[in-house]
Amino acid sequence: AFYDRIDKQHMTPLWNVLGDLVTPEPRSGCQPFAWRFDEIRAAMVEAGGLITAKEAERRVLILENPGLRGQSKITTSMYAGVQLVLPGEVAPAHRHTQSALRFVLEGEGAHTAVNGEKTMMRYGDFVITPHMAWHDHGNETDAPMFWLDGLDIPVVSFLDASFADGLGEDAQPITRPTGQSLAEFGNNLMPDNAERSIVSPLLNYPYDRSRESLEALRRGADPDPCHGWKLRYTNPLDGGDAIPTMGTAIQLLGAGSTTPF
Ligand code: GTQ
Repeated sequence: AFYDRIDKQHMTPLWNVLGDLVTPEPRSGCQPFAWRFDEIRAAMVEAGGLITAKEAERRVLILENPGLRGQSKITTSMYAGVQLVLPGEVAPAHRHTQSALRFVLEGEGAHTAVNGEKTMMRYGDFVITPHMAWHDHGNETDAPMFWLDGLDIPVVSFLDASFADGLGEDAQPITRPTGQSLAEFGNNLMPDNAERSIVSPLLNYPYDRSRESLEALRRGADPDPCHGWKLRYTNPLDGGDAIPTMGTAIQLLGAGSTTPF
């Protein structure tokens, strides 16, 4: 009777839920799962025949964790999807409080524009779209382009902090030459007047450079028994992660190697 009475006053006893709130160890609904690119690719090609990138705004198939279906999450704190931009298509300019990372899975030469600068995307490139940065995508090549999108959507939702708007244009005005941010920040140098920021000023961490570093490490250093050769994508302004809400790294595992559980 007491529980019923206080329930009407929007109160509930802690002692019935304490064990579920304050658990001795993490209790996650998240399950291990692997999505195969050939299956994702086939479904995406089908989606390509059903809806244009412009109609969809973003033509993406969300990778939903089997333990978290219906929540648009790949893990409890991360969103992931695979985006397809076909030759001649554009994904119109918008911005939002969520940060995005892109990891190119197939294709070469489509672009992402971020804050007035275009970057050409190639297989293995790691491209970032910081929070509230205008961004649009386009494919002027003659082949489809696929990339993995990772966003901090669950973190932003948790904080009730989603804001977004559209530019009303397919593409934002380009004000800086392609490659400018890499020239400014990609060689252990930075402009004299660069201000510190928790977000990396680099738009693209090109795969050829990351691969070159990993190969040099492989030749010169023993692998970590668990991680192999692993390098973090960093923000040159503060040495922290490229995106503050999502740690990212690239990892080389030697052929035939296994890691301990
Ligand atoms: O490219 O802006 O997969 O806003 C999900 C939401 C991609 C994007 C996604 C997005 C984007």
